[in-house]
Amino acid sequence: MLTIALAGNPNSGKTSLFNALTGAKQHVGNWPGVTVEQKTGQLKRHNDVEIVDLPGIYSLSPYSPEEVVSRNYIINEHPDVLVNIIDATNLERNLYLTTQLLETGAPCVLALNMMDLVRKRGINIDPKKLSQAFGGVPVVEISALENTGIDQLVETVLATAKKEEYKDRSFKYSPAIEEVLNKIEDLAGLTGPSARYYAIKFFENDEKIDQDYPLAPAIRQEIRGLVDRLEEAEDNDAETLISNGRYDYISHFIHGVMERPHQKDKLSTSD
Ligand code: GDP
Ligand code: K
Ligand code: MG
Repeated sequence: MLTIALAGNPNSGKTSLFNALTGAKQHVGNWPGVTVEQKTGQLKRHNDVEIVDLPGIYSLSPYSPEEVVSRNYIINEHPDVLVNIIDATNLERNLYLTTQLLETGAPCVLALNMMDLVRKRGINIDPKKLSQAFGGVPVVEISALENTGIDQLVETVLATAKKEEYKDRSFKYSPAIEEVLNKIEDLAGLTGPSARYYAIKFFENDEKIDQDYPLAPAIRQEIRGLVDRLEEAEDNDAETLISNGRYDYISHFIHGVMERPHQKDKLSTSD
């Protein structure tokens, strides 16, 4: 039995893709303890593959029940593959969540959805360059509305599920932040694919992390000390340092990956 989870921003097309993948075989309930809808279904023509539609989220912070449900599911239930559905007409904004999903260490496939609209609007996206920006993560272009690219997505997802070795697709923050993250991993004894996720949560002093991963008070204090010193040196709070790091990383590669029509015009008139 394989489990494939769908994660993405609200209105990125998760439910449309879920329906395209599962057809009529669906089960709707609630996630335990919260009134957030849980939808599961069977992949068409693969009755040994379950699809889980996670709630729509913009980040993996602990500030909404949807975010908590999604992160608990990804971290604790270990889906075989996490499909990150991206509204490709809003690529840059959607990639903020992508950076976080990759940091969880879950095996990911990026599904660039709304490609029908992207083409109509004359937006150019280079999926190979996008893949390169995230350590070679598989990228598939789809339209959940027009039902295109779905077979290729399924093929890619099943191939990813079969891969045994773990590959880190997360990007690097500034050297100063990376140094602290590495020390946190050592101090907390974090290992395995989700080590980086926990290190970043400790760095951010995430309000739910103590429940998820209790540490000895002395170690917790030592980590606080490291982060406090960096916050002082950078004159910024830890959460902002991390979110700025993500935005900076995306904005540094996005122009090589995506071109909007007016940008093309500007380029051609300037030379
Ligand atoms: P969710 O909030 O992520 O579950 O997104 P939905 O599946 O409900 O889709 C949000 C809206 O986008 C709906 O109006 C869909 O019909 C539309 N939509 C979803 N996928 C596509 C697509 O590939 N192309 C276009 N043009 N519209 C889409
Ligand atoms: K919706
Ligand atoms: Mg939905």
